[in-house]
Amino acid sequence: MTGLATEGLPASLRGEGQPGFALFEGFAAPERVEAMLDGVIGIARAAAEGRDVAPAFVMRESQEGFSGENPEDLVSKVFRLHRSGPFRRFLADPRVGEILGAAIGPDVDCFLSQFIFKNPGAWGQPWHQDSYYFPFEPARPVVGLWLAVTEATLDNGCLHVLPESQMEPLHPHVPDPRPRSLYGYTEIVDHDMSESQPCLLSPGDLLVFDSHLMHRSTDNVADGFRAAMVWHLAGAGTVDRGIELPDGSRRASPVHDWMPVLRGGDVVPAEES
Ligand SMILES: O=C(O)CCC(=O)C(=O)O
Repeated sequence: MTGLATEGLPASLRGEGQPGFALFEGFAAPERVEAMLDGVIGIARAAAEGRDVAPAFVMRESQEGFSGENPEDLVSKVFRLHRSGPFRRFLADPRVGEILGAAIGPDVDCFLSQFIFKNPGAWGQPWHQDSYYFPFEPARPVVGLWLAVTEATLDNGCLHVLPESQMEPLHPHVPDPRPRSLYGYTEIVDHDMSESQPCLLSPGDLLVFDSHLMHRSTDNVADGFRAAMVWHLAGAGTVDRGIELPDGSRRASPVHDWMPVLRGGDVVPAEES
C-alpha cells in the first residue's frame, strides 16, 4: 500500500458527474523535479551544439521575436523523454503504478512524453481534447499525467480544465488561427467553456486527467518560465493507427514511442540510465 487515495480514480476520471481529473498535491519531491529540469536543459543545450540527442526531439518556439541567452529560452517542447533518466524513473514509482492501475488497468504503456517550457511571451495551447491527437483502438482509457515543474499561475499560463467535459464525445478541432502558432495546435470552438477552472499548482503537484477532458493553457505574460513534464499512457495492446496523410494513407507519429510501464499490476523497473 502506498497510502494514495486512488480507489475512486476511474470514476473521477470518466464517470458521470465526476470532474474528469484528479490532483495529487506534493506528489514529486523537489529533487526529482529539479533533476527533470536539469536533464531537459542539458538536452536543449546539447541539441543547440549540434549533438545527437535522439531519441529526444527538441521543438523550438515558432512565434516571432523569441530571444534569450540560453538555448532553452527558445525551446517550446522536448519530446520522447520517457525511456531515460528521471523521466523514466518517475514511471517506475509504485505510487505512479497505483494511479495507472486504477485509471487504466494492470497492463499499461507510456506512448508519449513531453517537457513543456513555457518561456515568457509563449502562447498557450488552445482548448482541446487529447484524444483528438490519439487515433487509437480502443480510444480509451488514455490518461495524461501533468507534473508541475515550476509554479503554474494565471500569469505564467497554467492549465484550465472544464470539469465533466470528459463525458463529451470528441469535438471538431479547427486550426489555431494565430500566425506561426505551434505545430499541431488546434482548437475546439463549438462548446461553452465558461465553467472552466484554472489549475494553480506548485512544483511537484501532479494532475491526472482523462483524454476527453477539455483543457487549454493560457499565454505566459509573466517574467519567468512555466514548465511542466507530461506523460500520456494507455492500455498495453492499444492499436495506434498513426497520422492520416492528405492522400488517406497513414504513418506512425514521430513522437509516439510505446513502452511498457505496468505489467500484471506491477511497475516495470527502470534500468539505471
Ligand atoms: O501545459 C501546457 O501548456 C499544455 C499541455 C496540454 O494541454 C497537454 O499536455 O495536453
